[in-house]
Formats: sequence, C-alpha cells, structure tokens
Amino acid sequence: MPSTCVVGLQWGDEAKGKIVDALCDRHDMVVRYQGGANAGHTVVTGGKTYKLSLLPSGVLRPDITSVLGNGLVIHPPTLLEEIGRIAGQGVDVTGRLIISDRAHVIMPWHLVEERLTEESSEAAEQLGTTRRGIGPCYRDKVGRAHGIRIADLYYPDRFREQVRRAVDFKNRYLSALLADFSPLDARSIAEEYLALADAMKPYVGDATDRLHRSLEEGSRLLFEGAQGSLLDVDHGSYPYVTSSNSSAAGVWAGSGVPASRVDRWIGVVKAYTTRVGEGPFPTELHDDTGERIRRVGKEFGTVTGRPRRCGWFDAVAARYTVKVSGATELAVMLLDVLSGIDRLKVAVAYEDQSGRPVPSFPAHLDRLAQCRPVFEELPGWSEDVSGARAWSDLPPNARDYVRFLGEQLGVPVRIVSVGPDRDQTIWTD
Ligand code: 2SA
Ligand code: MG
Repeated sequence: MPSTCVVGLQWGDEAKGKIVDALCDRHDMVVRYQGGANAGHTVVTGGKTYKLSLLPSGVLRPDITSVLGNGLVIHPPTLLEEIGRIAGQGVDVTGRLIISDRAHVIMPWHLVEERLTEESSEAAEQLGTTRRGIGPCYRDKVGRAHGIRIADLYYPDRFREQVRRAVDFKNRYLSALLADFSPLDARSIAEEYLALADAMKPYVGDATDRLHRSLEEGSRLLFEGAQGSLLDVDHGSYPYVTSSNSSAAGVWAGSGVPASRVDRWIGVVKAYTTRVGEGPFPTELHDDTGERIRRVGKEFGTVTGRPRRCGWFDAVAARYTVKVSGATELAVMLLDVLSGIDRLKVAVAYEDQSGRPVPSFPAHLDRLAQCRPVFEELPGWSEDVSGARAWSDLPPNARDYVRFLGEQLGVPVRIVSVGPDRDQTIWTD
C-alpha cells in the first residue's frame, strides 16, 4: 500500500496543503512530523477558506485520521483554539486526531525567550521568526534539562516539579536580560497546562505505535512537511532556518516511521521563489516584477501576515533540495501567477563575485549571499491559465516553462496548479 511524503523544496509556503488535500482520497492518515504553529496552510474547498497551523491539511477530510508526530513542538492553547475554530466551521476531529505523547510542549517561557533573541540589539541574531516559541522549545528538547513532553502533562506531581525547576531557572536569567520582565509563576502555569492537558487527553497517545499498527493493517500514510527544505536546520540556509528537519529528512525522526516505508516523495515548488523572514535569497526581485508576483500571488504569511520576499525560480537551490529530500516527482504550484510577465527567468547556476562557477549550494551564508545567479530566459505567456484543467489547455510557453523546470531538477513534473481551488489542478499523466 503506497505511502507518500509531500515536502516543500523551497523556503516554505509552496502550497503543500493543496497537494495534501488532493491526495487525501488515496490515503488513510495524514502525519505531521516537525515544526509547530509556525506552519500555515490555507486550504480552499467548497468555497470555504480554512486556515490551519498545527493541524495537518488532511484534517478537513472526515475519513482521514490526523497525526501530530513526536517531532512536533505543540502549544496546547493554540492547538485547542484551532480544534475549536474548525469545529465552528463544521469540521469535527473527535476520534480521528492523534497527538504523540513524545512531542514537546511549548511553555510560556519559550515565547518570552524568543522575544529576547528576536528583539535583541544584535541585528545578526534576529532571524525573523514567527515568534511562536518554536526555536526555544526545540532548544530545551535538545538541552534536556528543561524539556517537557506531552506525556509529562499526565503525571501531575512530577509535572509541577518540572515546571517549578524550569521557572526557577528561566526567571533568574530572563530577569537579568530583559528589562521589562515580570517573573513567571510556576504554580499558575502548571495548573493552566494541567487543565489544557485534560482537554487534549482524548487525542493523546503513542502515535509511533499507532502508525506502525496502521501500516500493518494496510493503511496508507501521507506525510505532510511544514515549511520547506531550505529552512531545514541541518540542510537549509543556516542560521536563517527553522529549528527542525523540515526537509523530508525529518520524516523518520519525527514520526518513528522509517523512510523505507514511504514509496512516493513529492517535492512541491512554486513556479517562482518566495521567502519570509531574513536570510540570503539569490534570485530575489526588488523591482516591479517582484511587487507584481507578491500582489498577484497574495504572498503574505498565513500565520504572521508578513509580506513574503519574491524572486525568480532558483533551480540551483531546488536541485539541491530535490537530492536532500529525495523527491521522485514534482508539483509546480501557482503557475497562474506568472501569466502576463513577458520574459521569465530561471537561475540555472550560481557564480561567485569573480565569475567563477559555484559548484554546490553553499554552506556559509556570506557565500550564498554573494552568489550571482546565472539566468536562463524563457518567453512568458499572456493568457490567463487559471481555467486550465488539462496539460493541453496550457499555452505552449507555459508548458515549455514547466518542462524546463522539470529538466533542470531532473525529476518529472506530475502536478501543475493554476489556482487555489481543488479543481484547479492538472495531473500531467
Ligand atoms: P521559526 O518561527 O523559528 O520557525 O522561524 C524561523 C525561520 O523559518 C521561517 N518560517 C517560515 N517560512 C515560511 N512559512 C512559514 N509558515 C508561515 C506561513 C509563516 C508566516 O505559512 O506563511 O505566516 O509568516 C514559516 N514558518 C517559519 C521564518 O520566517 C524564519 O525565517
Ligand atoms: Mg505556509
């Protein structure tokens, strides 16, 4: 029974949610394996718009079980708010949501700690994060001294002690570093989280065990990456990355399901490139074309509303992430946004400042920032393609453009998207 992974190959917001939604019919469970409420998925279906953050896009399908794997960092108030909000839109998750008891919990101090790093006077330290406490929570996970997992919430005495110890430590250093810091109160935090734990209890369980049992029973799993491969803490444009393995590399660690159980690896790209937050971006456009892509593509963050930086398609970066994420096929999204642009550019190589070819995607951010893209120009198309439903409906120049991206990345393009709606999707075979 085929299981699938859908992963972004750029800096996030590749419209993965739409692909996951389209593939739900052929799967039984949708699994998130990393990140937290820093993700933002907008799914438009049946004329309704759903904004999801922690829950996977598959949650909108009544016959799908959603799983938040061990690799996540979960902020209980945000999760419960989201469950309540979609319930208000008619989507009930009762009996079909599993939250891993091994996932880590975002505590109130993580939000304070993020404010500390993001507002520090050292500009270099500011990453332009989503300020959801993601980084500080992962730091505590790896640091071990103060990490708190979902399972801990169900051992109240020990949990109160964990909170007391953490608060004692955090209060001391935060009050030394933050002028306006009012000390955290361990007792009220512990009681607040214990109450939230009660509300989450019906969903909490051993997600890894459930996934393996489901596989044995023939269930088909759909892994949904959040952010994109260039934001992967190991493989991305470090330090301007998120704190998890947001490439497909995270599947195994963040769910307990080995890569050998996944058959299809779908890499999702936009027909251009965007990035939200700081960090080098070789093909970024600072002109009217960039502005136009932002406007037409509605390129603003789902979670934070921040305008996204826009640029040409970067085949150098995507060729690299195709390898790291093991993509076996591609989905090219938002092709409709490029309609009406006369000449399209694609970065096919990088050169350094003295014109020498850069052999691979650079590790150091200064080197990446200095890379000059070598562009190939392709003719655009003026037709509105949002009504195309078949490959043959696309104008020849649009087909050539998509084909060119596939050739550049060495992976076949299986899906082309020409609009947000479910039916604005072209399957190329
Ligand atoms: P964080 O908060 O620690 O994960 O931020 C670290 C970097 O990762 C980037 N990041 C993202 N980039 C694109 N999309 C993301 N999700 C939201 C969305 C973002 C939003 O879907 O639109 O609403 O602003 C996402 N999450 C994290 C972030 O910009 C930092 O560069
Ligand atoms: Mg998003």
